Amino acid sequence: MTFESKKLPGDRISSLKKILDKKGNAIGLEAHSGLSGIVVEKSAFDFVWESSLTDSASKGLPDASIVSNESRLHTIEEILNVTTKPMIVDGDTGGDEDNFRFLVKRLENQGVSAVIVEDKIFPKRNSFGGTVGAGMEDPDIFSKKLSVGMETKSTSDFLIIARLESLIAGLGMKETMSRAEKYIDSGVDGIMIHSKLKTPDEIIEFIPKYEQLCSKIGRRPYLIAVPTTYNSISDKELIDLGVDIIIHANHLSRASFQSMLDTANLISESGRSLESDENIATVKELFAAVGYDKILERDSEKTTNISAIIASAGNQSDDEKPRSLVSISGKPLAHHQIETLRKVGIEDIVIIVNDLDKFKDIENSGAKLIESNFPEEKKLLHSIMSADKYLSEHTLITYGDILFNEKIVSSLISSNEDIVIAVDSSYRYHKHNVDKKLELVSYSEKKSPNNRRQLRMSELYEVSKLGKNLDLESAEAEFIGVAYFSPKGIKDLKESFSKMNKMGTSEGLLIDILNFMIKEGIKINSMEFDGGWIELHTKDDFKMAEEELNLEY
Ligand code: SPV
Ligand code: MG
Repeated sequence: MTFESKKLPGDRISSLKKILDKKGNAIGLEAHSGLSGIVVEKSAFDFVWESSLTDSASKGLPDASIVSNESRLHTIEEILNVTTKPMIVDGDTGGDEDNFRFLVKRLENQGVSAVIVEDKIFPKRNSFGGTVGAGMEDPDIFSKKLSVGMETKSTSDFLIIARLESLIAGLGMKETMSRAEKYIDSGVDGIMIHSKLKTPDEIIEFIPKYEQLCSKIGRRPYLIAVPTTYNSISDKELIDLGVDIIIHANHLSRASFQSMLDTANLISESGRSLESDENIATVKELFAAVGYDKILERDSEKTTNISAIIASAGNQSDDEKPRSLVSISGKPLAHHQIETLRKVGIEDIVIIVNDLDKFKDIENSGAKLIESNFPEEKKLLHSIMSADKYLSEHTLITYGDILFNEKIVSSLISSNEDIVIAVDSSYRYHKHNVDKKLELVSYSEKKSPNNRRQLRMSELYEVSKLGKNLDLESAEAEFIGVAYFSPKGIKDLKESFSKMNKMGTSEGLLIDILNFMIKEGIKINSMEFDGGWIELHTKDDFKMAEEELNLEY
């Protein structure tokens, strides 16, 4: 299970009792962290034991009332957050009556099913090192605390269990039975008998006496055992003897501590970590255990797959080399375009060329090459549309003879419109340099003169017309040669193309089909950019691009 596990606190509290009612017993394993809780959750054990020894040890601290209740509650929360099984909490001494009231309430609110408190005085010592008679609580004071806990709890589904430490403290069986009677009389739901002998002898001796005592009192609380030292006896044997709840109290901590030591030694001795691989979980297994793979799965469902078409079939440079292959700062133009597209996460890139052989080197970049040969006047549009099967999802179409930055691409693909073309309105200010016919754009609504001075990156304007023969003064901007189409935009593009063909039109530019689409009532938006791109036609253009790139790096 992971953080995605669903279990409301109320349902979890009652789940221990339900297991006991159904199966007659419950067997649990220790956890001291979210990750170890996940291990218990995956195992066949019925519940999680949240141990004071291992919670302290996991923090590098001794089990001697040093780790505070607040810290323990934090670990408990961490485990509950990633598990669904019931949890029994080791409540140590429970503190004084008020501390115990507080603890019972907090644990119930968290959805813990039971707390075990031991008849020792604060600050306690761990049962396997240091519990002596002097550390034992007066049984009457302890019984009073137990009844306070029983009065405090809000539901009978939450169990309060009294833990007998008298055998460990060397007070003998008689004192143990006397204490057991007082604790049962205080109304507790369970009695835990603890022993630190290597053999189960004390437990085997205690159980029939306990049954006898319960018959005398007329009420038999659950009986709990923790077979850590006397672990030659099996769970089944303990259950057959009369134990209801068995706790394997510290084994995951001991296992992980040993494994950490071994791995640390192995890596330092080997001078590398390869040798340790076979003894440790893979990162992938760890990812899966904590639910990270679910996050990745959802991420990939959310990611929009965008492909790019680079139209390079018609571009010849001055020296008859396709412009896409002309080098800028040591790399062909096509490589620069591919790099920019990859920077914004576009991996599926198709380049339409008129001679596959010339482009062989570009193939190493991972882009797909498609050869297309149409007469000059149809080349651009028809070659783009010949990549039909790549025009399905979100698609970016770009001319092959421009260099553009990733800001232009990322702004276009993150717009929520179906068709957006990138335009530059600064052409007016350098139009005296222009020696070729620009692809100009007019808007449906004229921008106010003030607006010209406040260009914003993501401002969209509806396009009314595109053309090489638009009046330079009345046009608003220049088409850069990069356009984004959503799946709906692509559908409109394809339908418009087939309509155009049926009509037998001879037009073959991208701006021609955009104009056709506008006439068909399809909305084309323009997004204005102020620079960030260069068109590469002449040797001078390439030289200028090289200079600009050098400035950038
Ligand atoms: C614990 O696990 O913290 C316990 C059980 O209290 S024992 O260590 O056996 O005392
Ligand atoms: Mg403990």
